[in-house]
Amino acid sequence: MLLRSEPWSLLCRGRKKKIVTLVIVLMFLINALFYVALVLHNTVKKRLENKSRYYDNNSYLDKNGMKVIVGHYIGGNNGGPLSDDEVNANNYAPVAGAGEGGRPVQISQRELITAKELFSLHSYNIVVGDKISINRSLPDMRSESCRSVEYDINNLPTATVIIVFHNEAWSTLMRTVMSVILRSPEQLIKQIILVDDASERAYLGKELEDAIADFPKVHLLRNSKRTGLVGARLLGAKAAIGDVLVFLDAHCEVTPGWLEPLLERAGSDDVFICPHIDVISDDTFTYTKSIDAHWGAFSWHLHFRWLFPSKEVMKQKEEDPSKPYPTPAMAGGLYAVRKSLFWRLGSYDEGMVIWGSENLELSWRAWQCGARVEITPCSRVGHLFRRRTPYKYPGGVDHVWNSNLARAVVVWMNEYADFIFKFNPQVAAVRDKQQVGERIELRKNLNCKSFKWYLDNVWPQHFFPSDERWFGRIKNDKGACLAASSSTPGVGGPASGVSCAGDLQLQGLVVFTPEGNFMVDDGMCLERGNGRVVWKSCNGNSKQVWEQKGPRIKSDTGLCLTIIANKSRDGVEDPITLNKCSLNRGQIWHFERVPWR
Ligand code: LR7
Ligand code: MN
Repeated sequence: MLLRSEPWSLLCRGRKKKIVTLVIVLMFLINALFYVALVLHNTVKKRLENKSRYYDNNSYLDKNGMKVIVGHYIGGNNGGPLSDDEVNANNYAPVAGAGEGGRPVQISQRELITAKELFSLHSYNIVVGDKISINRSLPDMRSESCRSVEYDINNLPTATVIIVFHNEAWSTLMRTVMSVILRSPEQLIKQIILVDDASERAYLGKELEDAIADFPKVHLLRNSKRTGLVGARLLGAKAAIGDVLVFLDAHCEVTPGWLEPLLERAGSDDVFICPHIDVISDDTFTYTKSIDAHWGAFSWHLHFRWLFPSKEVMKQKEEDPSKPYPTPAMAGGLYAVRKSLFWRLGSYDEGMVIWGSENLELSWRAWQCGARVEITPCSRVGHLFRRRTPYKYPGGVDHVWNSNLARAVVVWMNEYADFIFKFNPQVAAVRDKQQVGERIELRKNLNCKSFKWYLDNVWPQHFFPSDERWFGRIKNDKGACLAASSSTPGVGGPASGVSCAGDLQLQGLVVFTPEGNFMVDDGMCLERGNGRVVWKSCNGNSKQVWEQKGPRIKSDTGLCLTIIANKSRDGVEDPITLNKCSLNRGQIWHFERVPWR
């Protein structure tokens, strides 16, 4: 009562002016608050949109900064309806300051339209790329501990940098070259060899030759016909006079101090050494650091993945963040290797055409034949990640991908080849067409170890089945199965009952290890969560340990894995939880073994 009458009594006392001011101030404050809330909402929304964009099949960082997918491309439209003039034009026109320091470049609404039209040419925003100087600055991306490492430049081996390209944008390619020139000690660079893999763009002709004419160490070789990146890299490697071959994709930017750690490690002659790969945005060309804790591996379908490294590697990284660490596989495009080791170990499989799988072949060959693959965190190189591949695949992208993969599988995977062929009939279909006699001979001559040895010793955290691991379908008595929910492949999330899969549908099958882990593709393990059971990156934690007790599955807390059938009687799409063990049919699980080879 008193409260309500207060303003009026104030008014009555003739303080009208004060009240009006108060109201105006209040209204202003409310407006301001509203505005801030709106801006916040928009930024968060934008962020979320941006994030979800990167969860697609060719993404780099997931929400844990991990499980990163590169590689399985769907093919571009090669310029689509663009005119010949547009396709062949070099529109490089640097704007002072644009993109300096690796910062994002914004463009106007009008330019955005052009950018969208031209996007399919390269699968990146070329309007932005053309605004950034080919000499743009980048900050020192190294950690403190890396900056304090000293190298004896006079005793490091020398480098031949090899950059292969097919229809790359002029500015992006030149920025790769210039970043090497600007940020490498002169005496360490013997040559920079550009290999043109039969590009068709006019600006990659004389215009490119003119651009490099002033740099005596930069050479341009041309592939007479399109072979793909393996053939092009081999052409470059044959012309190399440096001690170490350093391969880069044609849309990279190296940062200060990148070369020395690569050369120092490559000097030892038993290692393929990769830089830490950062991300250049395909939209704004922003240079972003990528997460420190990663190594390279691959999925059940042999798609390359960045995954969380082993505990031992994490421990080593903590103790000495500047030390190179092993990786089961390399991404493929960026690495250094002593020339002698490159040739001794069989360079590349020349039967691999255009794009794909040569990185796995190389990684397996290295490890199985007595060398190593490592990442040095002190060398930081940005790579422009594309979500689509912009070029043509003679014979079709599937054929190229499957053939290359089949070659690597036949030669290196032993009994695991049966696993791959069984679950990838498209790869199996081209298996017998591959002439791989020479590569098998090479494997024999080099006395290489088995794929099982590789998995057991280089990547014991792998999630493939094995003779020691149970593999198959786990079916609840109510009808649904325990498998990764299709909405969250590789990202994790709450576990639900799924429709049971056939014997040939990998996504419905599960590995059960002697250690008690239920594993699915991409290194996801079943984990006891808060209330709900979830799929999460395997980490060796006791929350991920399960015991098969008769027809029941018990967690480390003694509770039973249960399907709560709400939505459907069989429990499909219904939550999987932990409950007190009982006679509930939702706690009865049938293990149906499926042969994997
Ligand atoms: O027919 C071709 N001829 C070529 O010369 C096709 C491609 N190329 C060139 C191309 O211009 C580029 O410079 O080869 C290079 C690699 O091709 P991208 O950039 O299309 O490949 P990518 O970056 O999408 O894919 C990765 O996997 C490939 C598998 O074949 C290669 O190993 C790439 O080098 C590799 N890239 C990286 O490892 C960079 C970091 C990616 C990550 C993570
Ligand atoms: Mn690339």
